[in-house]
Amino acid sequence: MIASLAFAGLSASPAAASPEQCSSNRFCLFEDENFQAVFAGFTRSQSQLFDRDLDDKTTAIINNTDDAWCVYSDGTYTGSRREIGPRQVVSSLLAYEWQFNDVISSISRGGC
Ligand SMILES: [Ca+2]
Repeated sequence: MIASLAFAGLSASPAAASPEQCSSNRFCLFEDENFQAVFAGFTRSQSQLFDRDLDDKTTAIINNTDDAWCVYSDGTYTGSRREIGPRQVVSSLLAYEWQFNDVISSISRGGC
């Protein structure tokens, strides 16, 4: 019963998250590991993420597009960067190969 209540607000974004929420042709950011907590899906580059309540919060990513995306530690596509490949899924940016947890402030569609 608790779960059904939790799904009542899915139309809002950001909303309680699950991987299935990342629909086709979206680049999706999640606040917590394994695609939990605050969620937002994008089709275009974002020079700032604070207006989506996701500045310096992203811990998991699903790239459900055919393009590479670049994620940046600062706004307006500056700072450190990582490239997320087409269709790549990252369950935790805490992982050694990423070391990019809770720093993403802007994202651009296209490689780094
Ligand atoms: Ca986080």
